[in-house]
Amino acid sequence: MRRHKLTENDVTPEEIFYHRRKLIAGLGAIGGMSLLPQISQADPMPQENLLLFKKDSLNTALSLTPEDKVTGYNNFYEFGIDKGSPAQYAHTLKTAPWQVEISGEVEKPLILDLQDLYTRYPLQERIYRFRCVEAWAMVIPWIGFELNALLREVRPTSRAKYVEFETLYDPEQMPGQKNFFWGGGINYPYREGLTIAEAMHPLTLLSVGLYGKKLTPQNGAPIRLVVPWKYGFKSIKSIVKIRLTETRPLNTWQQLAPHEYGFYANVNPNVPHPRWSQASERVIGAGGLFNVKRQPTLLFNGYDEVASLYQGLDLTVNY
Ligand SMILES: Nc1nc2c(c(=O)[nH]1)N[C@H]1C(S)=C(S)[C@@H](COP(=O)(O)O)O[C@H]1N2
Ligand SMILES: [Mo]
Repeated sequence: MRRHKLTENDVTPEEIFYHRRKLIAGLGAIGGMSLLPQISQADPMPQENLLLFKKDSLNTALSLTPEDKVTGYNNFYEFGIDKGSPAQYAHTLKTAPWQVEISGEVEKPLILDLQDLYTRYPLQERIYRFRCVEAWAMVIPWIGFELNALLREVRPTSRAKYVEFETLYDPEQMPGQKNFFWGGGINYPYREGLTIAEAMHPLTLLSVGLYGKKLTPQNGAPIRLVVPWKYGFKSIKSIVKIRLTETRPLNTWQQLAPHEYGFYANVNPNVPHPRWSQASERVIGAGGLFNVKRQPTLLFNGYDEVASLYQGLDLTVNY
């Protein structure tokens, strides 16, 4: 199944037109509300929340998790450890201005500002299965661009073997960074890492939106990683630093509990978490209060095209 080979030909002019029309309609609605303050010249679309993107025409068979579940049932420990806490507390996160610094083993270090995230690389929709290590699953229509587009621009040196990511560190804005218990005992800032081969894989996405709109703060605004064949904790939110390194970065959850969470964290039904099975997963937004819907977990979350990245690697040891 072609999950990621999206070319210009897969998108009809009608689709592009449709999204442009939606965008203009959105602008019109904002402009039409006369009680709102005048939109200033310097910042022509401050309320603009819609994105221009190429629709994902390949994965339409997957049934999407309802939007209110995607934006209401979250893990973002900087805002508390309950699933409802990020939606409740993250709305105050200041996501503008924003900068992402790309440095380390690269020939051309780069700083992206907020507008770059939406315009520098063409945006496309990717409907991906998403699997948390806690054995729940969603299907999310992300919008973003392939991480490899950014990496190619900064030109990794021959010493670059890994890519390290870091979330914003701002305890004044993120209560979990100020209080050990609120933040789940994590040593902040939250960090993640990939091998260069994983980072260059066309499935690996930097996401700036979902469901046609910019990311909500609880989903990791303004930019977060999405690695659909790995457990959700690899998909780090609200990124401010991307560093290419020679040595393997120590990711947050491995640092916290190395016997439970490793570096690879590939979705794998045959490697149980020490405290629970990974053989099946709970489908969020399906079933009812008393009839939880479960389905079998798929190796690499169903994205078998990544299997070649792990040839010769014992996935039981490298969990
Ligand atoms: N900075 C940061 N990134 C994070 C987390 C976090 O606590 N802090 N939680 C991770 C986990 S465990 C999961 S499952 C996903 C959840 O993403 P979602 O809330 O958008 O579904 O974000 C990941 N990224
Ligand atoms: Mo997770």
